[in-house]
Amino acid sequence: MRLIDAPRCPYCARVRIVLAEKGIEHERVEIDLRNRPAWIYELNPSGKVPVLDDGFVLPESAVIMEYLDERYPEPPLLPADPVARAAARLRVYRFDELLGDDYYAFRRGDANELAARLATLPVGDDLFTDVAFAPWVIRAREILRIELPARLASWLDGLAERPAIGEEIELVRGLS
Ligand SMILES: N[C@@H](CCC(=O)N[C@@H](CS)C(=O)NCC(=O)O)C(=O)O
Repeated sequence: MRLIDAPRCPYCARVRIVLAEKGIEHERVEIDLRNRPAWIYELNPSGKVPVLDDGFVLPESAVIMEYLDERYPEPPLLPADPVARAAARLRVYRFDELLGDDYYAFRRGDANELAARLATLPVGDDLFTDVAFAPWVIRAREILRIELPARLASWLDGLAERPAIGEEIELVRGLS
């Protein structure tokens, strides 16, 4: 299995965390986001990372997360109950409106409601949602230097006890 990866990319971080959580052996092929190799467009016409190559090519971080969760069920990311699974998928489907749009608006210096989004972030119910949102919360704290609301800070501290999340925090600290 190969992951086409970029250390700065929070979407790639979702996949890095899942691969580490599940102890899946893989090779990482790092690309430079500012100078993308031509071959990335052959794998994924949008040129975006992450891309997983597991004998077939799979882009889109949330889809990759679900694929890995089905292929390597332990430890599970999605909850067992169908209603809870649907709720988790819905939160990740709505990532842009729940966090992404305001995170990137803040980063660009545009008007944003990032503080409000962080204050009400729907995390803490299941690992699928937590892994999908954590990369941006980590970067908000470590790169954007935002003081997290107390609830979110203690959620991240608890999550950071998982080695896969701790590794991502260290990786981001190395970038900033
Ligand atoms: N919806 C994609 C988004 C991936 C994405 O935007 N990746 C960024 C790097 S963090 C990228 O490759 N951007 C390149 C571009 O927008 O041209 C996913 O979830 O995998």
